[in-house]
Amino acid sequence: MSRLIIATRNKGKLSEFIELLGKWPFEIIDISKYPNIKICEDGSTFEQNAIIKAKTVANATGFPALGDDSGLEVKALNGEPGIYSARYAGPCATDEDNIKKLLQKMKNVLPDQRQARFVCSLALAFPDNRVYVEHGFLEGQILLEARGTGGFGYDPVFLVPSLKKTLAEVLPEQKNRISHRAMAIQKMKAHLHLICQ
Ligand code: ITT
Repeated sequence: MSRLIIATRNKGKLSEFIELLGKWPFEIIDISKYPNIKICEDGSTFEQNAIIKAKTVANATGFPALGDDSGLEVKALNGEPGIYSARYAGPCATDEDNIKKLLQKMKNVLPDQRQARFVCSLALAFPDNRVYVEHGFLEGQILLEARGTGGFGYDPVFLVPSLKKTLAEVLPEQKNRISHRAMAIQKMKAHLHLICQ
């Protein structure tokens, strides 16, 4: 069977990809099987970083690889934390540290000015250097405090207005119907069949 390597070390992203890609006729391989691969994520956009992740892993393994670079853009913070979402509160920051920093920076932002969006750039790279890139977005608002225990990253403070719930309060399958990652995968379906050829 054909293989796709998921070029992420983020467990939250990985479990979402396993759900989102489950029905495709290729084997999904976790990059933890390749502990020696070093990815130098030094791009200046989500797209550049997604391509770096996918190309590095496709070249190192000889299999197609999917890279995800994603994050939160907050309007009142001029797009912060953006590509620095994972390390917003420092290089070893936990999700809780990042949320704490975000809420602190937004403590004086009024309720009607707390718009934010999640962005996901996906790159599908092949060992022969073909690369396909797609993007997905999810609009929402940043709450004053965390709510819910599901998901990962900034999910507990990200309110989806149409659901009146945070992404940490919905079931994984519900997040996977609306998320920025789900939207990007939806578009990537136009290219995923190439993995099986
Ligand atoms: P990899 O590079 O190994 O994929 P990473 O966590 O470092 O893992 P990114 O550089 O793309 O990945 O940073 C993404 C960060 O953006 C992630 O750590 C979360 O803080 C946030 N994020 C992305 N998607 C999210 C989601 O669906 N829900 C909540 N937070 C998310």
